[in-house]
Amino acid sequence: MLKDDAVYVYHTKINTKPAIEGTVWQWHQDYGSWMRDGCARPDMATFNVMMTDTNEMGGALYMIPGSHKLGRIEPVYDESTSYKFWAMPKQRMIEILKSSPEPVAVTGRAGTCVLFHCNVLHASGHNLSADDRWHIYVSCNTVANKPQLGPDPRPDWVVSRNWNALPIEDDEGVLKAA
Ligand SMILES: O=C(O)CCC(=O)C(=O)O
Ligand SMILES: [Fe+2]
Repeated sequence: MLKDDAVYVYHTKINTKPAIEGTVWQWHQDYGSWMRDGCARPDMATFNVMMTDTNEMGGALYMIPGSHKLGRIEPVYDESTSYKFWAMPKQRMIEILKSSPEPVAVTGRAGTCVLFHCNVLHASGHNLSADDRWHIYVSCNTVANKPQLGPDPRPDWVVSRNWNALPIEDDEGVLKAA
């Protein structure tokens, strides 16, 4: 999908969004942060693995179909939520929402896996439901696009320094291991 078989894991994380309490993620492109880490090209994508069932009231991710084709949009540093990061400026985001297809709520049963490009515009709302929403994110980069780190890079648990390509197994090997 990234048009290069030499791919490594940029970082992994679990976003827990507890029942009643879990809060919003503002509209953003993941590449808004990763470009600042020193990755020259948006040759990056993320697997979202749902650890719990995910529905709209429970704070599902929303994605704007085709928005990766808009390219990178200059973000602003958003400090309005507990996770401070590079998000879309409000007026630009309103324009994009008005001129794009309806955002799609990415819902599914626990175990569902969704792969999305690092320039896809996405956000999620508050978890108003009675159930926790837990997601694993495994973000990947091509080895050729490894970051040119600046003088004060983010720590290696956010920007991995292990640039070894993941081994590729044939389908049969994967099925046997399972
Ligand atoms: O877990 C969410 O709802 C959003 C997470 C996200 O977009 C991110 O970690 O970049
Ligand atoms: Fe994101």
